[in-house]
Amino acid sequence: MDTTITKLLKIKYPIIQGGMAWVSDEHLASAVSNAGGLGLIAGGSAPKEVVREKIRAAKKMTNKPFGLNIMLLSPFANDLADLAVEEKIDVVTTGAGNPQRFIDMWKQNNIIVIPVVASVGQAKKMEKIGADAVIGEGNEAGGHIGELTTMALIPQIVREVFIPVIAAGGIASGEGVAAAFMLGAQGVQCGTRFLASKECNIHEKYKEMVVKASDISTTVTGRSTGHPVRCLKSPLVRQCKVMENQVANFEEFEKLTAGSLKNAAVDGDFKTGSFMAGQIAGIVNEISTCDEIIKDMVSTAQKIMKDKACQFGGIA
Ligand code: TUI
Repeated sequence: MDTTITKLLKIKYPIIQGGMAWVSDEHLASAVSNAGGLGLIAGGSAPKEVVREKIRAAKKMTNKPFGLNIMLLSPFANDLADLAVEEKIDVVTTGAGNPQRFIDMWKQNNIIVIPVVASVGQAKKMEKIGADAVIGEGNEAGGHIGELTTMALIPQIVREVFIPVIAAGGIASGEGVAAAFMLGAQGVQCGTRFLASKECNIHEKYKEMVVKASDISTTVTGRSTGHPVRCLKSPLVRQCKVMENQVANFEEFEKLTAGSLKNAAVDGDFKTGSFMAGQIAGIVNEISTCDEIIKDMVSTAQKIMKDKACQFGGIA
């Protein structure tokens, strides 16, 4: 399954694990990298030295490339940008903002830079300022999302940029991988599927919620405040919806949801947690190892693409 992404990242399979705050630690990242994908450590809102420890631990657990995801709304984003250079990170992905101010420094230090984008305009801007590839994330994804679906976003980005495009949002199976390739993507990023992996260290309650989820188990809060976030339905989500109907502002929302990612991932507290997950959670029905997840996605995608080529290409 060689693509421009496997060659760029020096990995076996074009499958990248999402950088999920409070979730994507050294255990998950090294398991995904050891399985032939690209693992990512998520900086989230953690301070520099906490993230440095995770990076150093991951280096002991894999000799394969792995990346650092920097969430640009973090108060420590500048520190983490420097950390990527200090720790000689192979790949940086960014989310929730424009990483322009860091790109020259990363490129001078031979770091591969792959921003997450939610529109064609953002993708073109990232290409212009020197990104090596972009991750186009549709609003099926969990967490902080944009306006467009993966189905609409990916082919439009692919037509407008020359750099490789990785599809994210709604992909948790070989069928999804094959579909993303048909849309012109050269790789995929998956978050929700890896929540239900053996090596993912989130609370068992969170994993159970993902495994039991159906197609309609997620919903989006914060659209009215301009900060839409997709999560599994829960008491906190219901409170957010009520607040939204009373025309709450962003600050009130922040107060209500402060600490809620930790409450979900670490404590598994159903009442106060933000259990971020994508719409595809409905097909994630079992907890598997990262190796099993990646091998299944790759072999299913290859089979589907071969079968469809036979069906539509007139090959008996
Ligand atoms: O970043 C994500 N997903 C996230 S970050 C996160 S932590 C958080 N917690 C509470 C509130 C907000 C965030 C949870 N999930 N995905 C990548 C992504 N990036 N999706 C959309 C974007 C994006 C948005 C705006 C990328 C660029 C952008 O640019 C703005 C600009 O200035 O051009």
